[in-house]
Amino acid sequence: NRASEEYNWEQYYELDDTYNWLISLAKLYPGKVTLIEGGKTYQGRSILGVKISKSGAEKPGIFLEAGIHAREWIAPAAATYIINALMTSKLESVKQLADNYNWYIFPHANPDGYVFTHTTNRMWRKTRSPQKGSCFGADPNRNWDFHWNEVGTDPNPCSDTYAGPSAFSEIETLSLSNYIASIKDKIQLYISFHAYSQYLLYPYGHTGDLPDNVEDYRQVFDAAVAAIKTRYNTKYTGGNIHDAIYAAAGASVDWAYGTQDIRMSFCYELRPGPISVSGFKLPADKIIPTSEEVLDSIVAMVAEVQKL
Ligand code: ING
Ligand code: ZN
Repeated sequence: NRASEEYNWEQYYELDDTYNWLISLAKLYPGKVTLIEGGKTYQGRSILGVKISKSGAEKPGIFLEAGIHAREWIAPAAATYIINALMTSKLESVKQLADNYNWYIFPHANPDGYVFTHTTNRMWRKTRSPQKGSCFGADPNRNWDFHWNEVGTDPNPCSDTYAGPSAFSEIETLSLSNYIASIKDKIQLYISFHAYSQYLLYPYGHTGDLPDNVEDYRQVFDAAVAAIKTRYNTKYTGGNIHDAIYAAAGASVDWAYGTQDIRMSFCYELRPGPISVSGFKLPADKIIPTSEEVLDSIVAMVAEVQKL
């Protein structure tokens, strides 16, 4: 394992490297960075995250979950970049984010899958639980208990979009959802990082019906998409999941909005853009620009949410 002082955003890391870095942060910033456990995985790993609370006081919370899909390596990398920025940035706008909110960040929502992408199959998406038909894994972004399995799923357990035998059949989504439910009253904004295609998405995935606060969503979406373009002219599109990309039920962002009353719930599909041949293999030299611009976007998003 690399020493935590060497941890950087010029390469992709294995799970243990990032976990060791999170542990080192908690030691470096006692009382400000606290390790949180979003439960266990099928193979017994911890779903390790951090709570960042600069003052230790009660503040509105922002929840960020990344890596629910194993092969989308840019998502955990951008999440750790944000953790680092919240602790070390000299920029006033980022310092404000760190000072005015408590952050709950899980860079790896699917640790078993992520390890599998390093050891065996770079293109693995799902969890690693054994399923019928000698196949493995359920899609952890189709497994949440909100309109579960209604649309946008494949009944074949070998498929990448298999929703699992039941809602929350996967210990990863079950335990992470329990953790979220335990803090939901504090959470003002839920963010999920995926890749790729440069979309910003909001509920719902299971229906083309729009959320009752869609005007708020549009206002925040416009600010966030404008901000992500400022630094490197990176263009994002999107909208409500169902109409912007495809029908998909049982996603985390829909569950957060639909069952937990977290009124603002967004999913970023990070770089590269939609017309890309090996989209999940974003070169490591793109980690920093991708992360910089998404942090720009989150700064604008949070500012816009405050105006609502
Ligand atoms: N895309 C997401 C997926 O789970 C998505 C799109 C986001 C669906 C949010 C539902 C909710 O299919 C990728 N690339 O994983
Ligand atoms: Zn994904």
